[in-house]
Amino acid sequence: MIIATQVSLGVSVILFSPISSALSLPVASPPGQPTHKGDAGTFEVIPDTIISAQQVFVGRSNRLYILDKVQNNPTQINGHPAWASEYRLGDNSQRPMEVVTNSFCAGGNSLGNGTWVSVGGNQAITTGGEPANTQDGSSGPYYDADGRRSIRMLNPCSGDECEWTISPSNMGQRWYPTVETLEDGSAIILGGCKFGGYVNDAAQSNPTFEFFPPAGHPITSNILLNTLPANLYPLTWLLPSGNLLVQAMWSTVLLNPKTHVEKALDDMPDAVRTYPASAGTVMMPLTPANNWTATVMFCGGSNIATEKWTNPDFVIISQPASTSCVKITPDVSPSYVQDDPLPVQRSMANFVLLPDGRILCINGAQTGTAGYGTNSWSIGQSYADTPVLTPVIYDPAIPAGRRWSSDGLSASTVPRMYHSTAILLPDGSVFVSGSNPNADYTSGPDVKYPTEYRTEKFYPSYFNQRRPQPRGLLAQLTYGGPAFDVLLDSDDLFGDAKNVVNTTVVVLRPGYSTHSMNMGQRMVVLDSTYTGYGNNTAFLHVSQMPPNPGIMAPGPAFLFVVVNGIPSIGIEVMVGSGVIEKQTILAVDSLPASSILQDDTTTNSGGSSGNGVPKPKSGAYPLGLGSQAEWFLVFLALGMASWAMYF
Ligand SMILES: *[C@@H]1O[C@H](CO)[C@@H](O)[C@H](O)[C@H]1NC(C)=O
Ligand SMILES: *[C@@H]1O[C@H](CO)[C@@H](O)[C@H](O)[C@H]1NC(C)=O
Ligand SMILES: *[C@@H]1O[C@H](CO)[C@@H](O)[C@H](O)[C@H]1NC(C)=O
Ligand SMILES: *[C@@H]1O[C@H](CO)[C@@H](O)[C@H](O)[C@H]1NC(C)=O
Ligand SMILES: [Cu+2]
Repeated sequence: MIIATQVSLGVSVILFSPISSALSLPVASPPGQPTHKGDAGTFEVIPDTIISAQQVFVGRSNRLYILDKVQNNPTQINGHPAWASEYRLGDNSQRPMEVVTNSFCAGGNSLGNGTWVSVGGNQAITTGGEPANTQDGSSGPYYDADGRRSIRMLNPCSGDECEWTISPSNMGQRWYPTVETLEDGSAIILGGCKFGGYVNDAAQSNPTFEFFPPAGHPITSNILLNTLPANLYPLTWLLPSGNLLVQAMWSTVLLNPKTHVEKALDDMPDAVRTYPASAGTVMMPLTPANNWTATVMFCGGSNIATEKWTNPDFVIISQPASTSCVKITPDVSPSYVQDDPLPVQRSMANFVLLPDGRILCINGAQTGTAGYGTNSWSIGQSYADTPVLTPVIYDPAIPAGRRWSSDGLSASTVPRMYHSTAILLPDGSVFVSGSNPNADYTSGPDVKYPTEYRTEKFYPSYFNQRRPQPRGLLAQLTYGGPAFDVLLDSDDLFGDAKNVVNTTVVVLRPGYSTHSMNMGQRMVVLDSTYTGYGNNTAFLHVSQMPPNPGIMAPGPAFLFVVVNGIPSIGIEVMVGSGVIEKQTILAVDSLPASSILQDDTTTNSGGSSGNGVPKPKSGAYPLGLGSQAEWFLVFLALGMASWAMYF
């Protein structure tokens, strides 16, 4: 509870008592500590996956879901090889799951009601990836059904009871579609092709977008019409303006998902970023300091001329990947700006947002691209070679020129190229798995780039630190609405209340990782101020989500409190109403001014985190009194002119 009063002396006095669940939003149990140790900057090999991790997402905080393509995985389910599984994060145990349709190169994301979708894929296939005799799942040995029109759904659970279902609504045939969640928690599904191949072509392209839940016929998109051949998996982000940034081949547009109007932005410099050039891509953290303005970064990929993609004499595997990094802030400017190049050229880099605001670049190759085939120059069937084994981290807080660093990071032992994945886990480690540039399950001592089951966890620098265990975090957040208090004790603040100055509350959605993209991945820093006490405890006063679902679409995410760069374990949070609907926007509650009580007699007012939202006048605790009882005496003695209570 916060009691604020304007006393007749003209000084704003703010009193705090330990927070109760006065908010109507559900309060989460405080996070604990990681259940194991992991050396900073290293990879640990953990148990193999039972299928190859082509697509991965975190459901509830203790469960990962993995999807593969239909192939001859030794793990069986219902009399055929499995191509879906559940990975229990507590003990790394796994079970195969039945997903029925071929999820080969599907797209996916979470919806505003917490359901995850995996959409599209390939037709039903048999050995070697060849088309099956029937498309209805009746043909052995794989017994898979056509996945191209499929919308697979999973409602995550914390036990072992959840299963994939297939939506009765079919969509257009889409292999390599992108899925992005919109302001109401529904999804837009864009692009893809009907039959597959290294790149797209006019005869099989599906240059349209549509919505799920369904909302009418597919709509033709100019950018998808005009960007053949490398426009599969169009790179797409919902922006705070409500428009979508869509990038494919050399083109970039703002797409209004309501009017369907596309507005051209500048062409992409330096390299193709879309699949199969496959740059690392990420929306930078949206923070109070940048007023939650979206900037998207693209790094690496491959500078392949448009006509070369389909030239049979072009030796793809010899093509050096790009080091170029560019950024665009599409709601503000149509132009790309250069950022520090990658230290090592990469195709198929996977960008993972860490809760401390840094960006991990992991996986990928120095030469060639995504895709596979049986060309004379393929390695096995891989179109890429020279895997990049050492991650590199981008720190947006560092001035240009030295933002990328591999200091303190050691190399992986497992090449991760085409069909590899990387995703942030709630404990702040990164799950790294997959890689399979092969038409069917392939392994053996002579195979340089096999179907990979080997799996690793990468441990960022903070992993072994004692983690903050904040109290008062919410399990659901609204867009705008009442601020809430989070209590940090002396251990959480590393023994010094001043560390509350460098504390943030972060909402992070790890997304749906596949093909070097994490669809839906996004990080929002909530506005906050603080009151630190002489006994080295502190309250953080935390705003709800900014009042705009374009900043982060509704749906599941994880909430981290980061003290001096050390994140708590992420707790599950539902952003928005938990229903696919137009989200309610509430007034933004103003936050009290920040202050640190040095001891029982002096105060020190600090600034707020500065998002331009008006703050109450500074001067909390002007008399330096600590206890609530004393405050109430002062409060009564002075007599109040006006008061307000916030629950
Ligand atoms: C979420 O919405 C989808 C689309 O309408 C629906 O199929 C699914 O059952 C919903 N999930 C929940 C948990 O209500
Ligand atoms: C906050 O903590 C990070 C991580 O330790 C550190 O790099 C940064 O300099 C700190 N910022 C301030 C303002 O102290
Ligand atoms: C931040 O963005 C909002 C919404 O676009 C805008 O109304 C506001 O003026 C901006 N604030 C600042 C300080 O730029
Ligand atoms: C620290 O000081 C605050 C303000 O006086 C008080 O409310 C809180 O109970 C104290 N915490 C501990 C652990 O002593
Ligand atoms: Cu693929």
